[in-house]
Amino acid sequence: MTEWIEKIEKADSPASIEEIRVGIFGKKGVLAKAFAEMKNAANEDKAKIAKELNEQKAKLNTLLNEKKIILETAALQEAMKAEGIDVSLFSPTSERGATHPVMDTMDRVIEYFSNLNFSVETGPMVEDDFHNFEALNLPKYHPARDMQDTFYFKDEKLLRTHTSPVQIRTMLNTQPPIRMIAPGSVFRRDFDITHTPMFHQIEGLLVDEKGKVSFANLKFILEGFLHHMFGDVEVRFRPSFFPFTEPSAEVDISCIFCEGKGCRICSKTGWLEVLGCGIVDPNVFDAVGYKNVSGYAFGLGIERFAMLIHQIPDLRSLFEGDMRLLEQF
Ligand code: 2U9
Repeated sequence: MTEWIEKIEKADSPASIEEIRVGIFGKKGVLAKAFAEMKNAANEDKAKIAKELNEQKAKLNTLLNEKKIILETAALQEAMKAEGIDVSLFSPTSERGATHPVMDTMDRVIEYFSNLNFSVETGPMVEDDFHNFEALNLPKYHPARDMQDTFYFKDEKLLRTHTSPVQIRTMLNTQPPIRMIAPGSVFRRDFDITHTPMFHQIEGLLVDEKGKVSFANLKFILEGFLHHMFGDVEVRFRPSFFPFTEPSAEVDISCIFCEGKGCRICSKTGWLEVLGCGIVDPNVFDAVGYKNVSGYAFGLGIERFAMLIHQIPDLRSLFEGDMRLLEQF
């Protein structure tokens, strides 16, 4: 017994513990032999011998288990020391994240309008006919609905085709004056070099008492905005049409690639179209129950801005998650 206790104490690895366990408890181990020899003992001594042997068996088993845990813990700690990762070490292969060019552009747009006290509003991407079309002076069968190729769900719900429903919801929930922008993803059934089925817009809306809001105010704020985004460019307003604004205009900047001389990117015109705007159509105010107000609105596609600012030729590449492209920003 003492011989085996010493062996256990001296064991220096989990493997040697297992060897000792076989030596004690194995089929040919010392305990098996001791129990076998009991048959030679006198009958009156057998119970006493069996009791002693069982006590020794239990003690040795406890010692073995304790020693095994000690040795296994030591072995684990040794391995951890050898393989351990020093998280404070500099790694030459580590890569830094960066803001996606679309979000970076979005942040710059928001920055300008936030500084002018426009609030940033959001709303659901799954919309209904009223908020996406009807309230925006686009009644059923209006030919202008053809301008928006829409993703419809079975239950009359749809994916918003512009962020304008956010302005409708804001007007329904609050009273004028309103000074807001609505950034977010929008969805249209389009896919080519300049269109993706999901893209990002920022639209703006300002509403105040009738007579307080003019096209001149709108021009002023948008010229400031385009200088914030593109630096020292010329800005021009061309008459246009949108169902939700009247009068309406499209806004161009002098081409940032050829400085207005005419190149492939501006189709030799010297101008790049960047946004649309106008004075809010009275039918829109009727739809939300606003009386005696006037307002202006504008809208722009973020991807188009990002493509111009970062000179990205194919819009689709912005959504492929290719690190070789994204690493450049
Ligand atoms: C309300 C009233 C008026 C939002 C407007 C535009 C003009 C516009 C396009 C730019 C490029 C969409 O992303 S794009 O394809 N938008 O030209 N958007 S006025 O007018 C509104 C919106 C909401 C209640």
